[in-house]
Formats: sequence, structure tokens, C-alpha cells
Amino acid sequence: MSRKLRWMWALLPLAGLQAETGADAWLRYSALDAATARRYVSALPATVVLMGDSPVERTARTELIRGIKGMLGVTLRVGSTVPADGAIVLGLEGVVRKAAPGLPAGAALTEDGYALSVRGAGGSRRVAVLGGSERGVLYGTFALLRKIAMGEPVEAWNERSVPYAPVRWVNHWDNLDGTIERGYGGRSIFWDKGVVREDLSRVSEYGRLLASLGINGCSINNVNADPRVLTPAYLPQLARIAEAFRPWGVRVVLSVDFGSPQRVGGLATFDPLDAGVAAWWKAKTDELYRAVPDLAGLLLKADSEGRIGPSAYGRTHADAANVIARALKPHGGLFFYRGFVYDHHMDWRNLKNDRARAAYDNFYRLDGQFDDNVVIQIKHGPIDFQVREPASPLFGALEKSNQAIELQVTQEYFGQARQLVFLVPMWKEVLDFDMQAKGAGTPVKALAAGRVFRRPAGGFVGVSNVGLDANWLGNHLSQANLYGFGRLAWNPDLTSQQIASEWTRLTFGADPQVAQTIEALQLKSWRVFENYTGPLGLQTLTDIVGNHYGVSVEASERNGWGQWHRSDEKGAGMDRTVATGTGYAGQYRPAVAQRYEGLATCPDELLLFFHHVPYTHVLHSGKTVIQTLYDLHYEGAASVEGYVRSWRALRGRVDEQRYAEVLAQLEYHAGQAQVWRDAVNNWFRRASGIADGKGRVGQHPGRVEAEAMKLEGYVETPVTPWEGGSGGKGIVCEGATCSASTTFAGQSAWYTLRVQYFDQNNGRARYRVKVGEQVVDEWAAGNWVPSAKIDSSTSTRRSLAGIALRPGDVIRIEGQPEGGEKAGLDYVEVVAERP
Ligand code: GCV
Repeated sequence: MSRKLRWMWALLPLAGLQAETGADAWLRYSALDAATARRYVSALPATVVLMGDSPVERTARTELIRGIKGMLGVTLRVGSTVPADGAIVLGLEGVVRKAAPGLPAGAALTEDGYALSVRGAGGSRRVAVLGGSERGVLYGTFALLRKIAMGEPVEAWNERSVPYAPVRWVNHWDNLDGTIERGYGGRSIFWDKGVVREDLSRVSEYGRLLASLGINGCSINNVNADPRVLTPAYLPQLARIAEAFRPWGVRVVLSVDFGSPQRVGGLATFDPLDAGVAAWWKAKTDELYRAVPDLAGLLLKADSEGRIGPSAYGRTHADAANVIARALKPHGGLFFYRGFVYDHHMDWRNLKNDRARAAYDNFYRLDGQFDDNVVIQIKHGPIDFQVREPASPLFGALEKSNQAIELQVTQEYFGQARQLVFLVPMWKEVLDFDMQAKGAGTPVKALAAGRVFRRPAGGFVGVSNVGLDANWLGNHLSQANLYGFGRLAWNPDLTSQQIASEWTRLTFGADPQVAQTIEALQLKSWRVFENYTGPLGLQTLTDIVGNHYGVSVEASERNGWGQWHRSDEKGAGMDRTVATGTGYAGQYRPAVAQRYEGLATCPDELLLFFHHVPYTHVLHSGKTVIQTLYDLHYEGAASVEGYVRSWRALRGRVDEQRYAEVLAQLEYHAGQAQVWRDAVNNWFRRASGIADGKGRVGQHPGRVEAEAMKLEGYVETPVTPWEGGSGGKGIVCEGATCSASTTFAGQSAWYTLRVQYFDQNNGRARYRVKVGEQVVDEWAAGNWVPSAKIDSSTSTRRSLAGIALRPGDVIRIEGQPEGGEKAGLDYVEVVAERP
């Protein structure tokens, strides 16, 4: 950027940016600056002509008018024939070519693809948006609008774009009562109190967001499915959702319960090989299609995490899949069978047991037995959306079955939308990973899309779980994950940088400082998160049997769920080698297997996923495992502190509402990263008995433990697990109000005061901080985190900058419990401010 431009941006008014709720996400169509808008207006025809009349095509025209009005401030005229003085023409490729001859030739567009063509100049310019299907017309229109928002000159718009894969779906884990399993953006947009919501306007707005990315299918209920959705009372309700989505080209998908023939069908069995069961699925599917003629398909989670499945009758997954797929076949529907099948009662004492093996072991022998409209939906890694997993070996193993990759947009193991984690770089690593399934050159994306073994169906499924909250996902920056999923599903060759940059510009505008800052934050956030939550392939060291949020290093051990990392006093990591371990590494094709099998060839970032090594093992980096764990946790937490500083510099450049909401989120995030840093480091310090070479772990200058303060009414309490609290302990208030005081003994200067307290979700305790007699801060602990306990999940930081302290000052924290929340405290930290 030129110096002059930088200077002009610096002059931007610091006020006047309108508050935004985030509801429009990346489709804000906010006004471009006057000069750019003028340039577009004079380069574009004033009329739009739609050569077609389907609901989806009409949506395209309405969207074009809306976008141009918002960004350029002019209203396109609606024409019915192509006028001599030029027009923007929308329609199916064949239809437009006939009506407006002279368009450049190109290979026929495959379904859902689009082409943009710009001919002529000035007033008689013709811009054509051609679709391979009605949806293609809509996708091309969104692409055109994106180009305007990105500032691309009209002359450069010529392009042809076809989706990489036919399946570009999202899944929702919404329950009929309106709650969402692993949803962090509020209640369901589809369901409320056991029925489909009366007001489906949010579904239609969601359809718009999905269509703008080229997403063409959406499952509307939890894979932990309630069988009632297949009863007659629900059919007209499902039809209403389909109706809300239809103008956006999004087709409904339904999750089903495998026991339905018995549970709601009144049969004595749900055995997939029983003729009566097959007939039931056929009749039920026919009934579904009468209600929703464009239903895209059905989805099933079977024999997993307590869901019933074909194992009840000793049948195979192929038997189960085919019986439903055959019922769908005459309607053109697809049947998605989840590869997420594993035993959650595994014996942890058996060192050969390994949950990571499960998907491959369950499915690879059945390759060739699934009907052509069955798709095996495979999570991107072998475990369950952990912070780093290798690509699932099942992608490279299935040659005669359709497959789709399942990516999780909702941040279940990634700070649950309370923390900033842009998942696209992680997904890219998996999608681009070469499984060597047919020699080199078979990346996961090509396998999932059915391109390697020429399968008729396949593609990308994202677990989205958006909710009714204005910003859909629980925070503004998490929207980039939904955007990124959709863009990758259309074109997995896009880079993380391209996606981050597009999303930022569309969502926050063209100010270069805003763009650079947000892009940089997004792009590094996954690795930063990995650094403080589970580096070197340990997986996410979270409360695996509980809320999947806070840190709990041992929660995954010694239970049947099989997410073991087997860290003990001697070393860490799961031995998954063929030679001495569970044999999981051998599920990959030989070239990949060898790389993971060898200690010397296994990449550091997955070392502890594949090998159990002593803490003193030296990595490729030259550092020991233990020192790397310590260092990465400090680096990670420090990076998140940096997020706050970077964001603060955007004050006045982002509208006040989003600025304040993101700032609050990042400040909270910085506190959580510190909790993780200390917990994981203290745990490994205790387990290994090896001190931090840099002397930081367990040393916290300026920190005063709450239990060491002068307490009035407060009593000491253990924190469980111990590593979640500083010193393993905290204090809780057993009376109406309590206080904890300490006398400052440092030098007179300006300080930041950090109060680490416990903000549970079962009350709204009040806190007040005094220095001497002066109240310097007070707040109510009303934050929502998924825990009602004094633990690492609820441990929250309040930072108070610019406090002048003198030796002898008494710092006093007063707590007032409310509900079940006992105004818990962990420590106070006094941090000198840099002059
Ligand atoms: C819908 C993980 C999640 C569950 C989820 C399951 C699945 O185990 O924690 O909430 O259930 O995956 O993908 O089926």
C-alpha cells in the first residue's frame, strides 16, 4: 500500500461506524467509498434481466439488486428482455446463450457451476451470470457481489467456477427441544419445545448465508436422533423448513434413529435384514418424499456412543446402510452413514487397545459392499476433532465406497466460541495431506470428493450448529470458520490466507489496518491454541469426560473413552506403532505408515500421538519433549495476550459494538490461556520431576494466592482437578459477604491488577476491589462457561490496568455470593506496567 493511502486511512473518522450485531455476517453489503462506488456504477449496466423464473433464480435477482443497492447505492432496473444498451443477464447457461449470442465459448458447466462473462464497454456492456443449474445462477450472483465487495474491477470478472465436489453440506446437532449439542450460538433456529419453530425467518437468513458459499444441503436434527421426527406429526413441520430453505437452493437432510422401525413403527424388530423392516423404511421414505419432494437424504449415527445399530443383530454396517439407501434410491436421495463408530467401554489397561483404530477397523473390510447412494461420512481425524490429529486412515482405505469428510465448524474442543481459533489452516493440512492411496498425489480432499477412485458421490460436511444468537456462532470471529468451511467445500485449493483475507474484508470492510490485524490473528490462532492446549500430538488436554472446555490433563486417562495420552512419571504419548504399539500406524498405506512408525521420521507435532517417549527425548528441534511443552505453553499464552493489544489498536476502525464484544472475548481468552499454561505445565512438572530450564514453571512473581491472604468469611477449598487452580486451592465465601486482603510490599509505580476468580454458571456473584478505602473496580460474574464448579473452566481473569500502588497499600477483594456461585477466588497478581 502506498504511503499516501496509509495516511488517508489514518484520517478515518474515529466515530460514526454503525453498531453491527453480526447477523449479516459476510453479506453486509455495506456502502463502498464514494469513488469506488462511482467507478462500479459507471462500469455496470443499469438493468438486470433474469432469463428464467424458478424460485432460486428469482432469489438471485433479488440478491443482486439488494447487494448493488447496499454497496453502490443504486437500484438496478428489472428488465424482461436484453436491451441494446446492455444489462446484467442472469440465467441457465443454455438459455442465456440463446438469448444473448456472442458469449465466449467454454466447456459446459457441470451442475451448480457458474460462469461470469463481461462483454463490451461503457453503456452497452453486457455482464452475464450463467449457471449450470438454477443454484449455479445463484452462486454466480453471489460471486459477482463478492467481487464488488472485494473491489475487483469489472473487466477482470470473467471466470468459470465449478464446485470441487457434489456434496457440500452442513450438519446440525439440534435437539427437538431447541437445545443444541455442542452449539455455542444460542438455541436452535429450527426447533423449539419439541416442534419446528413457528417463525422460521432465521432459517431463511441462514439459507442465504449457506447459498453464498455454495452449500447445498443441511441436516436439521441431531445425529443422536430422536425417532419421533419420522412420525406423521412431524412431516408437515419438516416441509416448512424445506420451504424456508428452498429459495436458497439448500435441501433438507434428516438424521434418523436406526431403531425407528421398532421405536416409532411398531415392528418387533429393527433388524436390517428383516423384510418387514425393509418395507417399513421404504414406506417411511416414500412418505417423507411426499412431504419434502426435494429431500437430499438421510444421515445415521449407529453403534456409537450408546446409539443402537446393526450390531444388535450381528449385522454389518453395510447391511444397515443398504436397507435405508435402497428406500432412498428411487427418489435420488443419498444415505450418509457415519464412520464415527467406536467402543467407548474399552479396557484402558490393555496397551494394545486403541480408539484411533476404530473407523478403519469397522469399515475397510466392508469396502465394495455399500450401495452407490451410500456415503461414509468420516471425521477428519481418527479420534474426535482434537487440536491436532493425523488424517483418518480410512480416507486412504476405501476404494469402492463413497466417502465425505466431516469437519467440525462449531468449536467443541476449541474454546467453544469463547476463544479465537480459525480452523481453516488445520483443515487445510488434513485436506492437502497425501494419503498415497494410489501412489503419490492422492490428497484427502480428492479422495473425499470421489475424484481418485471415481465415485459418484462424495464431498464435504461441516458440523455447523449455528444458533439464534445475533451473530450465529457465539462470537464474531468464529463466523470465519463457517465461511472457511463453505469456501473450502467449493474449492479446497484456496489457501488459508485467501480465505482469511476475503472473510475479513467482507465482514469488517476495507480498512487495511483492520484487514491486516484480523487476518494475522486468525491465521496464527490454531497453532497458538495448540501450543497451550495439547502440543506435540498430545490431543486436547481437556475435560474429556465432562464439558470438553477447561483443562484437565488426566481426564482422558483410565476410562473407556479411549482418548488416552498415557503420560506418567516416565514419559508421555501413545505407542501406536506396528512394532511395539497398537498397530494403528499400519492402517496407512506403506509410505505414510513408515513415516509415522519411525521415531526419527515422525513429525514432532504428532510425536506423542504415535510414540511413547521419555520426557528427555530430544525432538528434531533439538529440544527435549519436556522443555518444549513448557516453552510452547508460555509462547501460546503470551501470543493470546498479544491478541488483546492488537485488537485495541483497532478502536474506532471497527464499529463500537463488534469492537467491544470482540475485545471482551479476547481479554477473557487471554485469562483462559494463562490458566491452561499454568495447569498443563504444573501437571507435567509434577509428573516428570524435571524443572523448567527457564525457571518459570511454578514461579509467579507478583502472585498472591487467595488462601494466603487475610480472609474474613472466605474459606479455603480444593480445586479439582488440582492443576486447575493455582497451588491446587482457592477460596469460597460461606457468608453473605466476605473479603480477602493482602498488603502490597513492592515499589511505588503503576501496576495492572489481575484478579483470578471463579465464574460459575449457577449464579451471579458480585466482586469489588479496593485499594485502601478506594473502590477501584466492581463487577458481577455473569459470564457463561459450561461449569458450575470451582475448576479450570470457571477460572476467569479480571484485569485492571493503571493502578497506582505504594508499599503498605492494602488490596482488598470483597465477594458477595449469589445463587450457587460463592464468589470464589484463586489469586491476585500485581504486574508492573511498562513506562
Ligand atoms: C453428536 C463427540 C461429541 C458428541 C457428538 C459426537 C458425534 O463425541 O462430543 O457430542 O455427538 O462426537 O460426532 O457423534
